[in-house]
Amino acid sequence: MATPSPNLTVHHLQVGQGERIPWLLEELSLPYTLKLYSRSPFLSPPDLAAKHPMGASPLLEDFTSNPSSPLLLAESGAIAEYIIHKYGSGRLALPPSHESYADFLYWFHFSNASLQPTTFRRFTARSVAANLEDPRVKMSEERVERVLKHMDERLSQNTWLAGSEFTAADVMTLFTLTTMRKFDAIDLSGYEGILGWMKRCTERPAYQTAMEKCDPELLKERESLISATGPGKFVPKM
Ligand SMILES: N[C@@H](CCC(=O)N[C@@H](CS)C(=O)NCC(=O)O)C(=O)O
Repeated sequence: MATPSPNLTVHHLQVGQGERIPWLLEELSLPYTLKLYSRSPFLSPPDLAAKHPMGASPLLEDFTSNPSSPLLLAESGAIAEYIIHKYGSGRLALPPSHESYADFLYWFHFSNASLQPTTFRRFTARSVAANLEDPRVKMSEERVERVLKHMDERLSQNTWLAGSEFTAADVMTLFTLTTMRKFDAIDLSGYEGILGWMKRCTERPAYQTAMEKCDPELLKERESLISATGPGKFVPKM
């Protein structure tokens, strides 16, 4: 049976990880409607918060099989897998028969399961500690270095995270080291493997088309998003 033409709406809180989903959809050349929300002042505005118990972005609404009662899905990783397997014929994922299947799985989950929690732990430690010599800060910094070194080694030896093929693992991971640095500065000086990969990712036409649609102001900052020192801080509209 032919795959139905998808009728999808992506809810995206600007300057946030929701950017992964338009990027994925552009890579797959799938149609979608985009609903944009501004941060209020840092978190979701009430209309977005009310849409799902977690109140966060991204959200996917799939109207394809039942236009009057759409399926609502949260969690960017779950949304990515849903789109890839339901409408993308498995493209941008590697199948179990592929020699890099395990690498694909590992790096697909790495961003939300390791990279983001590690950087966020340092952010929290720095916020609560009286000074930067606090052992909790020191430990969290060591963990950030460890995670970045691990990624950097991978990307010094491979063009993309899963190996030689661009996959959804790259789509899942980029945000944490580009846009997220507007909230939590991470110095990437010396991590040449990561810096080269960020350049390759953001040069992709699908990334640029998605960002033009979902966060055009951020796209103008592309050079600083992928620089070692990172972009300027997010400025909330009060
Ligand atoms: N694990 C979730 C995290 C979602 C999340 O925290 N999104 C942030 C955007 S970067 C958000 O909506 N924050 C606003 C809020 O929580 O009110 C995912 O990967 O989708």
